[in-house]
Amino acid sequence: MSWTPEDAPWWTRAVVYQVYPRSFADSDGDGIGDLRGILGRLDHLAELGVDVVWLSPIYASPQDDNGYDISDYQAVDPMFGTLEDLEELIAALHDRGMKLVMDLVVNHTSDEHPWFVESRDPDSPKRDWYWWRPPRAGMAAGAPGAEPTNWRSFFEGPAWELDERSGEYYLHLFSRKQPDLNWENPAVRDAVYSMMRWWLDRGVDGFRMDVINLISKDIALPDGVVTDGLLADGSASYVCGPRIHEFLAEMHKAVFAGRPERLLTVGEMPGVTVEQARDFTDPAREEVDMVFQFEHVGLDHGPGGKFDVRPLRLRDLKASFGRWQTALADVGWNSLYWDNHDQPRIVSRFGDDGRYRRESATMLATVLHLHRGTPYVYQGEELGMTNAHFTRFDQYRDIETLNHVAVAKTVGTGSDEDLLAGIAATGRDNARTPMQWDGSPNAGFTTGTPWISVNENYPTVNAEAERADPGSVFHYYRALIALRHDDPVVALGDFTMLLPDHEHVYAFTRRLGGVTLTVLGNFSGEVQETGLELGELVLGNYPDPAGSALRPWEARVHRS
Ligand code: TEU
Repeated sequence: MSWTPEDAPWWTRAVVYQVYPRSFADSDGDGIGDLRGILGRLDHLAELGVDVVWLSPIYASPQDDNGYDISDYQAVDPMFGTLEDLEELIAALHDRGMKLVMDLVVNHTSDEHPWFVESRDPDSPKRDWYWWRPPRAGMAAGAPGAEPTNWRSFFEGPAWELDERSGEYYLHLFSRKQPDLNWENPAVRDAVYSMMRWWLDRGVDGFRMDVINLISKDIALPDGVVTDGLLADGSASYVCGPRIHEFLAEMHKAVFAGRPERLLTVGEMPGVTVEQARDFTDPAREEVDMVFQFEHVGLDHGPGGKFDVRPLRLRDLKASFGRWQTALADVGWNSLYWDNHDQPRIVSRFGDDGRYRRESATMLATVLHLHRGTPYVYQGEELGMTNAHFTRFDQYRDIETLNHVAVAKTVGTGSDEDLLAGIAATGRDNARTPMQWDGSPNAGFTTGTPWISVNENYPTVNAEAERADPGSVFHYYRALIALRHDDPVVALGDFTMLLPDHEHVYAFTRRLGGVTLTVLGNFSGEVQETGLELGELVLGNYPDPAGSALRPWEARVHRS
């Protein structure tokens, strides 16, 4: 399937902007972002030129995992506002020609969701809406190792929690306040589809589906292979499980089929392979339009996992992105992202957030946005916002980081210095510090006390300063987004990697209808020769004309 500019889906030319509501804009001074804060900042998004807003969860939630633990899917949590505020936001975005995609978190609910509260009663008809199991055979409830499987949760500790009332355990791949729904139960699936239709009927334009490839489990619930201590990686039993394609096809039929709106679905899929992604995004299979894969954001993980950071090797990044571009060239579609609310800020991670912040942020953006796929911009990425560079444990808020620190301190792995270095590099809170609007107190995010510290560089790195500087990251992102809107080669051109073995230069071409774009990015602070013949300069991140060599962190797009 090779789409033409005439028949390609609208989202091949679109750019999506992720808003993490808790940190975007606070309208009522409680230190937490909210829907009316977002409403007050739509001109920023319109000026940037994005087409879709993906809204991280604003539903009723005890906030154990910042809203990814939902206690009512059809209610707005009062900390974010009201359902009327959300409906006003949907209308305001539509008035500006933008769409709204909601975050769908249905692998699990909150343990405070009425469904789960009811399911705690062993005789309740909701009991089978979750994964309840007795202790391992021959072991007493609560004994070490008595959990039904030896799986580790994503947030440390066992993936099973004992419920004293029934003496049984419930499964939670994430926190113990995020029990997994049992998708084997058709009543669960019907309830989810009904809720999804309820949101589409309210004008929502699609969904980002949280860890949607984890919803199908191997019902035998086998143990994983223990590598250290008592717990094991159980992912072979739930990543892209046995019925995942069946469930997604059923969801598509029950929710999206027959709807005239031009909707967008993106499945977040930790551990998905490129071969599986071809199937998930093949339009003929009607499952999802695209997926978030995790290969490139794992390239700097050491043997100890994400907090054991290793330097990126550019050849590894080119090999990974090149594999995804090739595999989805004729079937399916890529999402393209560096940042989101779970990842550290890319300019600090793969760029230079000091001397070359502007150059490296715009180079990274150029390389990503000129690939074949739909780009996602995370709030603040368009400003070149950097990691927080926190220096104390008490500055952190994220459950994943806090649990990691607690376990590391308990088992005594690593000094405080090592621990602080690891979480400062890749902790999720790096992406969750408040949006930096201007140089006023708290960067204009709130008039109250922010729920998490504002990045200390807000007096110089903020939307107002960026807007005032024609050579800023913000205006460069505007040019990139405009290029995707205007030039069909960006959206639909084929992809060919160049210089695959070059340690510092990322180079590739995009071709469509006799036009070739050559894209160059210097991933270093030194001058790099490429030896490539280049055409007319279409876009570059240095103000003056380019020579043959690439300057530090220089990006260029040439047309021939
Ligand atoms: O993230 C799923 C996921 O894979 C992340 O836990 C990721 O592995 C980790 O954060 C990398 O450090 C989704 C949401 O995006 C995340 O915010 C939630 O915490 C999680 O699911 C549970 O809903």
